Amino acid sequence: MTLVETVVVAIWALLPAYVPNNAAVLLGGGRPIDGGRTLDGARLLGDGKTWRGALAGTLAGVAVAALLNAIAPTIGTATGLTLPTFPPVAALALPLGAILGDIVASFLKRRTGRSRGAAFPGLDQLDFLVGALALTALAATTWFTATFTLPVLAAALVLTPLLHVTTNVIAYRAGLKSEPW
Ligand code: CTP
Ligand code: MG
Ligand code: K
Repeated sequence: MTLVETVVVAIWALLPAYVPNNAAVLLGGGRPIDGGRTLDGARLLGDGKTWRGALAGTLAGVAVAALLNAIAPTIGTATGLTLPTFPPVAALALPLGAILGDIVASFLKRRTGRSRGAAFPGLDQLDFLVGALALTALAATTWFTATFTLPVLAAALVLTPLLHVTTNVIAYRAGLKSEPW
């Protein structure tokens, strides 16, 4: 696989995991998942993690996987690239894992004295990626090992923080997000 192909496959395979958190920013709000509960004086998760955001984010990721499955043959033929398609379990595990990773990160932020919206460099950029990869590795192991070869995994780990920082700065400048991280 050439470097370009590796990068394209990594981004393609991760698109269903990139979309959920952005969709949650656009569509989230309402009842917090933790129901306002606290642990040692700090919120369990905080008001930034809502049921609507988690559900809308997951569904948006599944929709993206379905769309990519539909256009993969056409794009593949046009570019000469072999693009991965998503079996149903992977189409759900990637977005759900991304949303869960983001929720685990908020749990860790609240336990370390960070209030809602506070930055946690490193965790903010990789929480959803680790969540998505971990759940997909567990739930769709065969597809995961065939798709995320070592070079594709390496490309994912390098590219994801860059893409994350870029989209969040854009969302912040567009007034969609209160912080640029
Ligand atoms: N959001 C949501 N539900 C989720 C995730 C995100 O409703 N499961 C929405 C919330 O409006 C949230 C915004 O998207 O404020 C931005 O998401 P994020 O940066 O992850 O949350 P923060 O508000 O920064 O909170 P935290 O410090 O817990 O990350
Ligand atoms: Mg935030
Ligand atoms: K986050």
